[in-house]
Amino acid sequence: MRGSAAVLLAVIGCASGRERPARTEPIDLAAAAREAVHHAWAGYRRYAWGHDELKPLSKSPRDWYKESLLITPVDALDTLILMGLHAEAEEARAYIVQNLSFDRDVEVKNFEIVIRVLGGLLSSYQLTGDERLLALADDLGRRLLPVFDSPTGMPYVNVNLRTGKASGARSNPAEIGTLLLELGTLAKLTGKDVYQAKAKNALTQLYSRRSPIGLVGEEIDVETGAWVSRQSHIGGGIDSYYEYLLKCWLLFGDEDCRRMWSSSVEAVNRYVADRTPSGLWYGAVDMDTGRRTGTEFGALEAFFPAVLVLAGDLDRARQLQESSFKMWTAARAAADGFDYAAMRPTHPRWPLRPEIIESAYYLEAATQEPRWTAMGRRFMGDIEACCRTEAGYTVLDDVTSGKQGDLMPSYFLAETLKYVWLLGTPGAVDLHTLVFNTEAHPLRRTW
Ligand code: DMJ
Repeated sequence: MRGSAAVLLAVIGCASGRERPARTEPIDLAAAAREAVHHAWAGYRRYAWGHDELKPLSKSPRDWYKESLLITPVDALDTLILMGLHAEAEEARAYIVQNLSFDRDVEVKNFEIVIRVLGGLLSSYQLTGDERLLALADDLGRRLLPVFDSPTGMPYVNVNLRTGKASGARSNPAEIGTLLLELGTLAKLTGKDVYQAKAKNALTQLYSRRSPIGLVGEEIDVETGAWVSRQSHIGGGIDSYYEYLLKCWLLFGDEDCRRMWSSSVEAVNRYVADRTPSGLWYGAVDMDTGRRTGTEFGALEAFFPAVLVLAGDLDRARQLQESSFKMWTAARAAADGFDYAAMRPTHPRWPLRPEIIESAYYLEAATQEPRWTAMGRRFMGDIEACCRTEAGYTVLDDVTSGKQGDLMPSYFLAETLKYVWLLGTPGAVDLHTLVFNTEAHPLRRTW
């Protein structure tokens, strides 16, 4: 299937110069995603093996810090396993258990390492039963714990993996509130309750600082507990805080999370949602008054229909996904910033993000309506036309012109292509028994 899947792609021309003839056959999403993962992995393997990420245009590696933490292999491993790419999965797992060490004198971003590396190790452990993956996760968790040693218990942004020195007091709801699925799962699997307790405390500390109308801002000082920015929205810096309020209830049955989610989503739907002639959107408002301060949506905000589906609000989820699709079709992909009042991109990058595809997947799983798969075909066709390179797939610096940048982020393998594959493989996973973390790592409720 590998070679032939690409042939099925219904591709439109892309101004990056890689024009292809338009085709009419429907894309087989599962086969296309699997072939794309195979191609992306081959590029990583050839030009960036052992490093964090691939730069596909320059065919060179990129490391986040002065030493590699194998971010792409760890992030990609459960995708390789789920798609049945056995040789690649085995190669990645063997390399990780032999070479990954967290005894490094590097200051890492806690949030990114938790969602990508800790989440990836935990899901791969659950899928393989390889105890060495759990031991790595436990070692990483222990090294990250000093982030919570702030006066409020909300985590600092960074921590040195060897010394435990934490830094960065100015943080945001996403980085503070998107830790509980991973640390809670680590607690359940190791019996070390401290992981869950610290992450839960951080989440509730943040929630307790919501405004009188129930909203959070986009920046907060974890030492003083004071808001630095009082702008509220569902985009970058806040997004996955809401996702985890809901999902920590779904994964752990935590009633506090259910209550925090319910009151938060009510406030978001009341103040942040914006009904306009072009459809339902979520913009920006002042967290204290609800006064509208912006009409910007974007690729990150497009995660919200997925969460609304999980919460049972199919009506809003459908409407918002249709708006996201308008954003996508206004250019070649979902810009990181899109002014829905003017219907034009404001931040024209699209770094191969998964969110709009993730939402299509949840909508398809919940409704079986064909329109979500049709959307998926459009997304995958555009990715192939605009982002595929000889050595993998690369980000778009400008969705309007199709100009390519030079990076294949690890989440493209962990999330973007996984959600394309899930969309094309109905019933591949049972959403009643597992919860995807914000990096699309499936965490199974085994407790
Ligand atoms: C991923 O690392 C996660 O999905 C995160 O929640 C948001 N940013 C990227 C993808 O856009």
